Amino acid sequence: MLKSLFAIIPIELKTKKKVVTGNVRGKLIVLEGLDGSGKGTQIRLLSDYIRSTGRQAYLTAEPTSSSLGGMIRDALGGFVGRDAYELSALFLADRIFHNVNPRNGIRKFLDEGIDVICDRYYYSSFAYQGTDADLDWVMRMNLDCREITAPDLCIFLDVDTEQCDKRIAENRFDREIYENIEMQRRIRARFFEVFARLKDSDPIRIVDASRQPEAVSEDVIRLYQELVTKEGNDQSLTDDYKNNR
Ligand code: ATM
Repeated sequence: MLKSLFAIIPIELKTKKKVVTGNVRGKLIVLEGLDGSGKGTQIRLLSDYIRSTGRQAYLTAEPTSSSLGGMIRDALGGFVGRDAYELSALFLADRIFHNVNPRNGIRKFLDEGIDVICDRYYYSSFAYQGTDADLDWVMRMNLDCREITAPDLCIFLDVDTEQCDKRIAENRFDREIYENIEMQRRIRARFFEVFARLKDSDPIRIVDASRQPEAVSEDVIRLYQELVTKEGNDQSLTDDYKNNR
């Protein structure tokens, strides 16, 4: 009887927020880091690698280019003043849209077996908004939201704040509200505080991104390979780096 029931009900194994169906699900890989940490370059190199293996990769970013993302960009640019709680809620709404929208949402691509590489995700909300708004509240509303998919891998590209500031100064004509060195120091510290809190639940890996892009990319690709070959339980890279920091 039990056997025949399984034959007619599609098997859907629910872990925390991931839904695993009969098809091979794509991987959600998030890259985080301060501005000027080289996320753009690493995302490009990782997607080139993924495609070279015959898998498909969809590149996306937060804030998104939706109308909600536009409201967020206005606030980040300092054109509209927003309280940190308001900004947290806008990022949350944008992230839900980013996950569920049926045209180009994260969930759609993962269900189709496509890997999604996302430039920033909820860890940025924890570090940036969690610096001024209540961190527990920001974390809870993101982590408890069923519509927001938990990443399979989060790679934090770590560069010291002076180096980031130098890269921003070289590449920008104006700065967003968070782009000053004192704020960047606080945000980097927040990232590490959040990663320590989530160390038993979230697949976070820290990569030393102060090196040449090719050397950083080797580590990023290795972490991806570990993930897809399911040998990714080894924390050595993160631990080695932390011990030497
Ligand atoms: P980039 O597109 O340069 O990554 O900038 C996005 C900005 O959005 C970045 N600001 N700075 N400096 C970080 C910020 N951000 C948040 O504050 N919270 C979030 O949840 C996300 C996804 C981004």
